[in-house]
Amino acid sequence: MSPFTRILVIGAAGQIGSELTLVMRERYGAANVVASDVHPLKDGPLKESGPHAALDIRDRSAIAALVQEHGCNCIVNLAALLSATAEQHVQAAWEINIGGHYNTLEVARELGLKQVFCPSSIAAFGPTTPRDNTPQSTVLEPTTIYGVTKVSGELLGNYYYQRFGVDCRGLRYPGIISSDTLPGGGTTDYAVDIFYQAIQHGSYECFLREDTMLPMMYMPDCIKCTLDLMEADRAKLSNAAGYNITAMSFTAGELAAEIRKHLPEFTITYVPDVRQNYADSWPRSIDDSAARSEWGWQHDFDMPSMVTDMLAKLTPRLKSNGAGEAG
Ligand code: NAD
Ligand code: AKB
Repeated sequence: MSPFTRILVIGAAGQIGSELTLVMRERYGAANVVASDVHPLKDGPLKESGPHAALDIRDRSAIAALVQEHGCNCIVNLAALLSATAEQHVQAAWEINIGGHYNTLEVARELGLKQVFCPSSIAAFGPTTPRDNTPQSTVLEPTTIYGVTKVSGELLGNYYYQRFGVDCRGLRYPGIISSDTLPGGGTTDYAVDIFYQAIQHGSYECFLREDTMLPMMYMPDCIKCTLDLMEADRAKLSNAAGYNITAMSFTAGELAAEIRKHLPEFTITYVPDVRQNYADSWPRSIDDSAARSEWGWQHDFDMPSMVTDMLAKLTPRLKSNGAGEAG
């Protein structure tokens, strides 16, 4: 039985929301998951399969009104500016990533909601954090504004639970790789763009160095860990607002070599830009043993199986209509 009456998803049109929302509709009932984003949803499955609305997360009274209108008892907050975009729009990043998070927690407190889910990120770590097998509890001194908002968000979530009993949960997602919706404005985006360019053009210019290793996860695992954590018994959670979570780690060069096993002609060049600095401040690999022992986290996809699946899904789509050109 669903632990939630109805769920409001904010930022539903993004890379994660566009897939997570549809899976939640299958699991909890289409009418019980309200998809919202800052702009009205475009025509397509997200708009057509259930209730939807335009909502700016900076508008607290609009969040409260939507929650009350639909009788929601859970907010899934996916609205954010990611690392590269946030660095270009620092104030907006604070207002959306933290002001928005604060708004959802306040609505949850005032209306007595059951849960707020809001992701953190590997960007919560910084250059003073151990970069290999990064522990759950460690130094959190990020040097990007995006990372600063993620650490602040975890602290705020924990505070609201201790002070007001608002059940706020989150995962320190690694880079998420997916085939449906292109990622927006992050540093790990290269690991999605590379597939589009490999299939459509046979070559890719990577904005990170060949030896840049980052933790990553394929979308089916991202959805799985999100729902597993949301449905977990709160009494078992010792790090509810920011669990380390991972599935794989690889360098840009290793990803290119794996793609080349399927597309032998594929070539790659490396032209690092400012995003290299962000990547260099983040972990290479993550210790997610707390998630595995406390609520049973297990990933399904490693790097070779993810590459096989991405190419199987994207190749027919991109070859048949040329749609989804990576930007
Ligand atoms: P995304 O950029 O693809 O989507 C974010 C969505 O938020 C967009 O649809 C955007 O329109 C919406 N949005 C922006 N401003 C808004 C506002 N003012 N009000 C309402 N909506 C607004 O991001 P994503 O990759 O889907 O990320 C979702 C969450 O997961 C974010 O918190 C992000 O920090 C976190 N995360 C993502 C990754 C990843 O690799 N995708 C990794 C770590 C953490
Ligand atoms: C980004 O690169 O900004 C995101 C993240 C790791 O949080 N994908």
